[in-house]
Amino acid sequence: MSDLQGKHGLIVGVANKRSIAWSIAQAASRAGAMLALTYQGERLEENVRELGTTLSPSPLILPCDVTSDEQIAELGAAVEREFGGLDFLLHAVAFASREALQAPYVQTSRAAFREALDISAYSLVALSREVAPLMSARGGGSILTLTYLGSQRVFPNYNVMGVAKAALEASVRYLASDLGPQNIRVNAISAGPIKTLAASGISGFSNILQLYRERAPLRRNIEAAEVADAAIFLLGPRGCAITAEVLTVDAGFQAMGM
Ligand code: NAD
Ligand code: IMJ
Repeated sequence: MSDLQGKHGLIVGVANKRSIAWSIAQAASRAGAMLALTYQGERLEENVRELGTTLSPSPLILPCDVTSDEQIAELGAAVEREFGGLDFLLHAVAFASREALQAPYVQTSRAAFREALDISAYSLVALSREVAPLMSARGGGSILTLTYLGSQRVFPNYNVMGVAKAALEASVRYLASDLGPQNIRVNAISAGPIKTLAASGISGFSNILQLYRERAPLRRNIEAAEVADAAIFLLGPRGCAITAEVLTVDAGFQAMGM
């Protein structure tokens, strides 16, 4: 597949080899893209650098904590300097405090609400604003984020993350409206549950995986590589008329009433 031949992409949200963003980075690289990968903090830098060495051509590795306007600005400047423009952005970032994912939703503190919405939803707005001029310089681009069905339905413990994903999905539509005239598309993939770092320590996650396997029309769970296949479609030229969309990649689970 060479759908992304000659394209430059920015991937935000690789933590380790199980990250959905890492599967998408590998697929994008195979499809011919030159990438910049970011890491959240020094703790994750070595991980991301080591993963980066397995891609060809070698990606740029840059810091980006999405709570910092300064780091987002420096990221944009570095991408402009090194790539001279940008064709696509993958946003694969979410965070809520453990307490917020454990206690009943009604207990959510102002601080926990603010943090979850800031990191998981506002960051897409800030990053989109930063990269839009770089994409315009290329005649357009594609922005993709990752969401979960907990934005539309209640899942045990998803809590404030569900509210953050609802804001994220609404942001996809408003950003698509703002940036469409510059030929910049903005979409989301709503993925079924996958055992990543963001799923670790979630009590009952194995039960959730099992429930999906039993109820989904395809009677199985999905893999990060399958999310990556859909991502390459939306990030590349074959998705050129699709924007403001949430594409579900969940083996059909969301269609079922019972
Ligand atoms: P992951 O833990 O590998 O990825 C989450 C990423 O968010 C990490 O790379 C982490 O460094 C980053 N992050 C958190 N706070 C940040 C900050 N302040 N600045 C910069 N980065 C920060 O887990 P994942 O499952 O690959 O999650 C990626 C995305 O996929 C998330 O948006 C998640 O909500 C979404 N998603 C996951 C599943 C699932 O079941 N795993 C299902 C649907 C959607
Ligand atoms: C996460 C929590 C509760 C239920 C959940 C999840 N279900 C799924 C997830 C049913 C599929 C994974 N997911 C879709 C996420 O978006 C996870 C986000 C997340 C995970 C953690 C765990 C560690 C932590 N904070 C987190 N913040 C966000 O401290």
